[in-house]
Amino acid sequence: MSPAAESPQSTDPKATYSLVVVSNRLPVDFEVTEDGTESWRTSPGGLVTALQPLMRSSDGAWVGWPGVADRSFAPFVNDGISIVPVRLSGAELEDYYEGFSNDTIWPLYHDVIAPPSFHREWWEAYVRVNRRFAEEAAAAASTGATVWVHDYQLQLVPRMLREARPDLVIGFFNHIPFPPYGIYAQLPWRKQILDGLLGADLIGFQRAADAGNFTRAVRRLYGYPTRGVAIDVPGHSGVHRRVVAKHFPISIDARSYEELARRPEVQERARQIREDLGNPKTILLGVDRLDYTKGIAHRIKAFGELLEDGSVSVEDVTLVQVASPSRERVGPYIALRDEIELAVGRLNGDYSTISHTAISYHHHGYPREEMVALYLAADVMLVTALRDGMNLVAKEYVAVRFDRDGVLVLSEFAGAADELKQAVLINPHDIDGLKAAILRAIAMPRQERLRRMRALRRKVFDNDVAAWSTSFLRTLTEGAAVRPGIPDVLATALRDVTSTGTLLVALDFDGTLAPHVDNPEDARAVNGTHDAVQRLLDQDGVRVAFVSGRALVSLQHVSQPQSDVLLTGSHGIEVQLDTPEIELDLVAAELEQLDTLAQVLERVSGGVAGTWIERKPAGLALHTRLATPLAAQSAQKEAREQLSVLLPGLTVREGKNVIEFAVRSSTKGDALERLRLHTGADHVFYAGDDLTDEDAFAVLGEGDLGLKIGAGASLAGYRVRGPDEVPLVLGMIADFRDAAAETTSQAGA
Ligand code: GDG
Repeated sequence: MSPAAESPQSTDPKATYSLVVVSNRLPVDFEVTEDGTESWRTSPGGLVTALQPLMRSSDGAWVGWPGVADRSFAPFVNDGISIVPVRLSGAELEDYYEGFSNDTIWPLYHDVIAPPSFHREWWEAYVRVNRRFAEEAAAAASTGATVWVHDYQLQLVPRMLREARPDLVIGFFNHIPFPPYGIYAQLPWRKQILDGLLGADLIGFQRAADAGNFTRAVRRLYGYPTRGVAIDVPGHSGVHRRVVAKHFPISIDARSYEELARRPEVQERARQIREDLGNPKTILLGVDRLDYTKGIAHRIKAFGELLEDGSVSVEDVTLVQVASPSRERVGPYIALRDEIELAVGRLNGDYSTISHTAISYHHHGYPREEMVALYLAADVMLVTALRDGMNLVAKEYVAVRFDRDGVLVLSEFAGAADELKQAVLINPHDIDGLKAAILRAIAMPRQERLRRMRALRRKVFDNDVAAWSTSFLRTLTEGAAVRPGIPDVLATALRDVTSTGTLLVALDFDGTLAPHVDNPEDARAVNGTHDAVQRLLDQDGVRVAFVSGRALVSLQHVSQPQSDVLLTGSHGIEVQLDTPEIELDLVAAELEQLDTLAQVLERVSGGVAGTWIERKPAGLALHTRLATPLAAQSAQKEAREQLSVLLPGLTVREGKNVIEFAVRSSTKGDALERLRLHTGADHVFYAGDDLTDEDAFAVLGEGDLGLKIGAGASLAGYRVRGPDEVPLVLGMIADFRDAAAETTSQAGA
């Protein structure tokens, strides 16, 4: 059969798409039935459901493996989504997928519950296959497209893609945990994997702890500066590229689960299940892929002990365990199946009766309707994972329980525990604790069950999978990465706001006019900035100001401003507003305080060897680096005590071997207000890139315009990618004013 004949609807192989999702498996599986018929079957995971509307409306494609080795297929359209199948050979599947992905990364990232195997030939296959995925994605992506790469099988794809296609906006989401450094460090290819991931603009994790582990690993292995969720990755010629590593807890399509649960035939099936189990008072349920991370053995052990010590009886309580087949050719999974089935067999042999089975164990996959009926039938859901990225089963159980009944027992080692706090949280390693939790769940009064389930349902329905994908993609496209060029909405707003009246154009320097560099003294504005600023200075009714956190002399040195540019440094404490000299924007009382402060610190420092004083525009710093630890401590204590009495209002900042006292804590917001007053501007345009610029954005009002440069949350209404765009924006302002002036003069003529 030719690939074209297999494809329901072939697409142009050269077609490109503005949104490309890349995952190991496609949302469709290629299947051959026993009679040899070949077909495509949709495998409706939460991810597909979440992304389908977006993929359909935004011209999306999905790149992945179709589930069968050694077969090539042409791209085709399935259910409104373009499918781009990636070919994998049988040997690649063994080494890249079963080997490196599932027997190296999977156990390593799940806290080495099973020992990871390290094989160089697996790694080589991983690199090779990742490259193929990256090439397919690069070929499918249109200029400036967004590419969203998924999961641990494809961690090298972001870097490979970025190198091939610097125009792309690249996101990565890790569905499994990211381990603490002590464990991660075992990986022989630990630096290569981090570098692969850092090719992305946004790296999403399930839990805040995972994102923290990743950021720490980057600091330890590469030493890149990090602040909160931001990592500054040095690029060519010392210019930094900002990568964001943040948690986005995944969820499910909760409404579709509830909708299934409300179907009469599904409810009937739930009743039938209970009856078939011999109408026990309580049904306990476990649903997992048969995986050593899921804590199935711990659950069986706890249940067995409860039967053994007589806390529960098989007549009253049955455990239903669905263990769906998984990775059956990977060594530890073969051993696990034997271990679990031995335990189940023993327990059933010891405790089952002709009419009641202790554990109803099923090593199959079931249709989704059957899963929902099981959830409805279960009084207590047991999720006892030893480590789990999220655990969707926990959320599915909650979504299904529209009756608000049922108790969720949830491992604190599953990502879901961060959100589902009203579950009965357990440590699966603590068998006595687990037994107590099961008994508590069985005996929980109805009122308490309803109260907890109501709260759990609110969480799951408020944060469903659509909210998850929207929030990831919004952060990726509006925050973590911004496309090059000037967005149309910005051009329109610039015309509306800046073309008339008197205008103040206030610009941050580092990160706004100049790219961030390793050595602050090397920072220089990008080409074109000087000319664009000059054009603005030549306009009637326009003033230009540079606003910086730097000391003003340093700002002068790096920005080399034209003489009529207004300058503010040290977050507004130093100003040079149409004066030849730098002025300190301090009132007389503050200058007096500064004197007192200097006297106190000089006295303290004079008495302790190895300490000295540094003068700052609005304060002083007492350095203690060269003093003995004891002397340093006592000098700091003395300064603090004396000043708290003499000058109680001071701002105190403690650093490493330094304590700083300031008579005024000023912000760029204060600087901007001062500039507005000085210029009497009708409108203010402010551009800035970092957290300190948010204070300036915060004081913008109606008729002003804030422009955020680059990634990250911001109060600014508009955004461009980086300093390269800023001269273009300034040029546009000048053009709009020229055009407005022209219209006015024509009207007057
Ligand atoms: C990884 C992470 C993270 C299971 N058996 C059957 C069946 N299932 C469905 C469940 C659920 C899904 O499979 C399993 O999802 P989990 O989240 O529980 O676990 P993993 O497979 O390990 O998934 C995990 C997830 O990625 C998403 O990011 O939460 O932490 O390990 O939807 O219902 N479905 C059907 N028949 C079965 O027999 N129909």
